[in-house]
Amino acid sequence: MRAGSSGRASSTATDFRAFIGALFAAAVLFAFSGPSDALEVSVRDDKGRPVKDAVVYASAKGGVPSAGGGKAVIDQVDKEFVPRVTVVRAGTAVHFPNHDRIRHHVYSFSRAKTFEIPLYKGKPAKPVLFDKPGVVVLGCNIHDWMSAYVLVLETPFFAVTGADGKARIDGLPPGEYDVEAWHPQMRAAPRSARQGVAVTREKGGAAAFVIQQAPAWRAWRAPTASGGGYR
Ligand SMILES: [Cu+2]
Repeated sequence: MRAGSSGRASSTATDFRAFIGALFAAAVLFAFSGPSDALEVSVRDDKGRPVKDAVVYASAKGGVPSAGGGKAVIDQVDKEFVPRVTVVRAGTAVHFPNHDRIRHHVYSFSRAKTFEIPLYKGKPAKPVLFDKPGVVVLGCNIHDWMSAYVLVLETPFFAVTGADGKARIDGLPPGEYDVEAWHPQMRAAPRSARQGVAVTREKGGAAAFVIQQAPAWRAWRAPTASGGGYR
């Protein structure tokens, strides 16, 4: 009787493993053979190195731009903005929490959004609305080296490249798109930074960019172990 019940238990376990195995196989099959709505984009510099933190985005040809709502967060940690590159749709409210124990003074003089949040700690009462497309350069009045970028777009289809220079934009309806790449250190937009790409249900789409980067300029950062004062 004991033997019987343990036999039944182990056959149930085997069934369960077989079931999980079949489920996994089905998931893999679906992932590789299902309809694709993704655009795979790679960004490299003129020496062939992958470019991290490039924004890639796709706009439907002849599509009508629309503003979206939504929220985004740009944190301040250890006297740096995190992340350094953010991409949002026009109409997005961006929160600027300060997780440092000292005060920061966030500002931008950019045409797409001019604002400042005077010296503060913690979470400001209100987010900042980014309502116009364009590049917004952020700084801190106290810490000159602190800088970050927000690219405000009309299209909802965008992604930021990782360390491998690759990004994947999901959820694109099949059709013709203008695909563009942008990076804070990109030299004046070369032709290669905009490409026409067809996205199909069978294959999705792909684009590859080569961009020229100017050397990154950063203000000197004061030593961290100051123990007091603003810096
Ligand atoms: Cu600061």
